[in-house]
Amino acid sequence: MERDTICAVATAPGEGGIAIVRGSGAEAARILGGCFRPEGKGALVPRRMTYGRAVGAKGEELDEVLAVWLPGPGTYTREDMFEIQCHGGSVCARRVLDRTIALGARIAEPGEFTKRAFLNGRIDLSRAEAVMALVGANSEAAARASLRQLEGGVSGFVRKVSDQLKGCMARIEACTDFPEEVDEPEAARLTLEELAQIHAEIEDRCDPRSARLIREGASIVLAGRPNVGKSSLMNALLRQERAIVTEVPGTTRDVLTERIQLGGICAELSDTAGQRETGDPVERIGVERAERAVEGADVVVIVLDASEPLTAEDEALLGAADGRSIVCLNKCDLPRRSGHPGALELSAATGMGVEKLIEELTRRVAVAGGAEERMTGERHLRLAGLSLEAIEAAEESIRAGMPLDLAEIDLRRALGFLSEITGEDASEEVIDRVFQSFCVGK
Ligand SMILES: Nc1nc2c(ncn2[C@@H]2O[C@H](COP(=O)(O)OP(=O)(O)OP(=O)(O)O)[C@@H](O)[C@H]2O)c(=O)[nH]1
Ligand SMILES: [Mg+2]
Repeated sequence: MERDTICAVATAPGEGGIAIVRGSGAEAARILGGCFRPEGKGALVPRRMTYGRAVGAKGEELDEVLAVWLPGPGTYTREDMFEIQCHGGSVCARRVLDRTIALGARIAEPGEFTKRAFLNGRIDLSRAEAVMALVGANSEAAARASLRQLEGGVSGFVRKVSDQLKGCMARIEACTDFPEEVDEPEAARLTLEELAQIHAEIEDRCDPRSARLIREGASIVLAGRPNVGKSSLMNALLRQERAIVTEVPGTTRDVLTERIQLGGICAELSDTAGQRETGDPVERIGVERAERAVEGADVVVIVLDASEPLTAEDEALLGAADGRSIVCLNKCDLPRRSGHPGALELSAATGMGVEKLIEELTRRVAVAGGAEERMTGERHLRLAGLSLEAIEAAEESIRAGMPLDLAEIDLRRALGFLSEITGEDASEEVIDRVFQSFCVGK
């Protein structure tokens, strides 16, 4: 299918060293010829950077640039493409872009370059989505997972599981086609065994907690009664004086959040208002916010003050502790007046024990089995979940002794959901929705 030629600024807006204008489509050669003049006798050699000028309609200079001519099909979109490297900032790239439009190109829609790569069969839908996930990755783990997906990790997994499902379906078909030759109870037993294995593989890949940690990061909340040193600990963990610290209880009023990287996972660390009964309306709102932050946290660091006896407020927090909690005994540089079994002993003031806390936090937010092997895309997880439900239905119907061909209907459904992940039978609507979330120029 002949598609019009698209163009866009592919670099982020704002000041920078260079800005790149790229184009793709059947008219790419003519458009590049019309807006680029190589220096001297230089001619455009495919895939080689050429120095020259971007020029306007009357040959006037628009910018000093480097241009590359990329004839298809060995390109990102599989079409003829070009890229022009202009000076950074908003003006030069805009002028060159306007010129390509004057020559007949059209501004690309978000993700349209990648959409063409998909429509032209270079990559499947899950790999196209990986491009966007990689651009938006906020941590080392997220980038690793996206890169693995881009290399075909998700597609490979879908293919493998689909083949296994097809194997099960073939056995069921043999049963119904040749009932005299196949032992049905034996076939049912084998199918159940295989389905259990497929089931476990999909569940392992699609662990939603890991996916969320990789995609969005973890949330860690520092909680405790006033004046125990939460803000001091926040600053010690960030290695900067971010939160206000005073000897006045009730200093922190709002939730204060900063990002840190823990073992390649992005974590949001929040300091909160000290939790106590208070008549001050502002402080009360702060305490309510602290409680809400604790509710939504992946990890709660309960901070106690070693230099004071434990109070009813400390006991209340310890009473509410659960599997997400880490108990820390702060101010261990001062004479001891309290303790707590299993607590991490530290001092935000001297830094003693802070490294140990970082290690523990890193352990708590780590993704089991490695980030690369996890499915992280929301769309993929939803479809994998639906296929899992269909497989479960098949398992149940076999276990209930129903005819095997009923299970086959469920397995066919499971297969359909899986193939939507790679976009094999994705509708135009699904495809459009996927690419809408992309940025222009990608
Ligand atoms: N000696 C000593 N003092 C500390 C330590 N950590 C905090 N402090 C002191 O304890 C007081 C309270 O510290 P903050 O960090 O403001 O305590 P907070 O828990 O954030 O208090 P609120 O915001 O009121 O809830 C300050 O005077 C800090 O200097 C520590 O490890 N050792
Ligand atoms: Mg504070």
